[in-house]
Amino acid sequence: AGSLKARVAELIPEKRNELKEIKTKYGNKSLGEVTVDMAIGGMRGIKGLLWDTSILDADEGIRFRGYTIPELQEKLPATIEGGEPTPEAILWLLITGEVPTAAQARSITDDLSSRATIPEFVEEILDRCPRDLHPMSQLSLALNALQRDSIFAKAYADGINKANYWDPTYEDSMNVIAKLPLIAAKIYRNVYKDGKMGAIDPKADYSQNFANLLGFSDNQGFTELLRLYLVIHTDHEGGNVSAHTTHLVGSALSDPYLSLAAGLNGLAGPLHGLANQEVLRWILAMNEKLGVDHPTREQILNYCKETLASGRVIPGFGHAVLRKTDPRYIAQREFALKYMKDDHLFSIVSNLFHIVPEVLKEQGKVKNPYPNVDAHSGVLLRYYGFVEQDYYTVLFGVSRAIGVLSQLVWDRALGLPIERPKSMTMASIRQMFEK
Ligand code: AMX
Repeated sequence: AGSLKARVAELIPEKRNELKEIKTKYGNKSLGEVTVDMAIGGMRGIKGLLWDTSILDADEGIRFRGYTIPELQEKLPATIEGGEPTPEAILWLLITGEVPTAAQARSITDDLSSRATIPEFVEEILDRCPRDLHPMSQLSLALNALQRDSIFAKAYADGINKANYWDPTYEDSMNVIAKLPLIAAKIYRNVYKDGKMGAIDPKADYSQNFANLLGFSDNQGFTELLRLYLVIHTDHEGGNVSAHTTHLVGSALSDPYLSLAAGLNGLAGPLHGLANQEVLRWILAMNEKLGVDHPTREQILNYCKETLASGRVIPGFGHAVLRKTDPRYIAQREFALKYMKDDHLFSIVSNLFHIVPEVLKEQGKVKNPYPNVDAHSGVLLRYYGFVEQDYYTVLFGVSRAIGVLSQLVWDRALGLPIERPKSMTMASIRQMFEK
């Protein structure tokens, strides 16, 4: 009673009615025109998905269930006085649309730690992975293996009624979110350390547990950063590759393990989540090339121009929807100003914040020259000694799970159908317009 699941059960009839009403009232209204350019250009700008947990405004950035990041920092319960909100709190918010009390957020912490175990065979699979198998591939592998225990898959095989799909989807989703720190930390410990890992501490919050498992138990700054990181990366409306993929695969009634694994395979692409690792690598390569720790404005400018001239993108800049600086970037910048303002890599990130947009504007084709979330995260992690760049996208994946699985619960609760847009051939496009 008073649990998140009970609250979801209460909200379902309301939400089902709301959807029905929207369909009745507006079902045949147009959301906009679809041009040939849109079909060819990655469906950019097509309003063709229902996604309730967050929405992105081109200028203002993301709102999670109506709240901006600064609003979340003010309203959501934190673990330490005046500290960052917790992923548990945003999970409650994303699923219910309601700001949780501290007790409700705590109930999520307890629920997640009670679910946090992984079967031995999954650990063994990870132990057998070669160290040079990318951490994201290992994460995906482990999720697919954990799928053996999917409650949804079993319920479906046993003939569950459609009306109840949401229940095992919820159970699987909470289990996945609970188990992710264990899997993620196991990967980290195997690839970069001695493979040994601590245990879940039921008194600690989700981020503290994750930090402990990674081997950062005494590093309070890192844990606080992890809370911020895990909150801001959760969700970025429905059309980005990881969210859309999770939703698409889930629409075939593939269970949450399979759906999320698919989404995370998309997150592992360099134009999406992998930019997380690329930014720091690119900055360090600049320093190495120049043989300095404090490159001048001129040197940074030239390095950016060289990157562009060699036909590569400047990682961490640009966005398909955003047209201003990403508020997730700003939140991280503020964190840096508070805790590491004299760090030399932070000062490079600050310089890039001013220099890169000039270079990209001058080049003239980029629609958004400003930094996105990935332009900042690497230097923050590195500051606390978390230096293994190739691993960074795994942290992104742990966070992204919280957003996309919250929506997946609603996909099943609302009975959203299998996704199946229409495709065109070049010939069929010609035929339409060349009669
Ligand atoms: N550096 C150089 N060129 C860039 C650029 C950048 N940071 N961002 C966009 N461009 C180029 C595009 O490659 C494209 O070139 P083309 O016409 O020769 O193909 C042109 O500018 C127009 O692209 P756009 O409409 O502005 O961007 P998009 O919607 O097609 O792509 C994105 C968006 C994020 C993939 C792109 O900005 C990019 O590649 N950025 C760098 C990688 C990155 O930071 N990704 C992370 C995004 C956030 C996330 O998902 N985690």
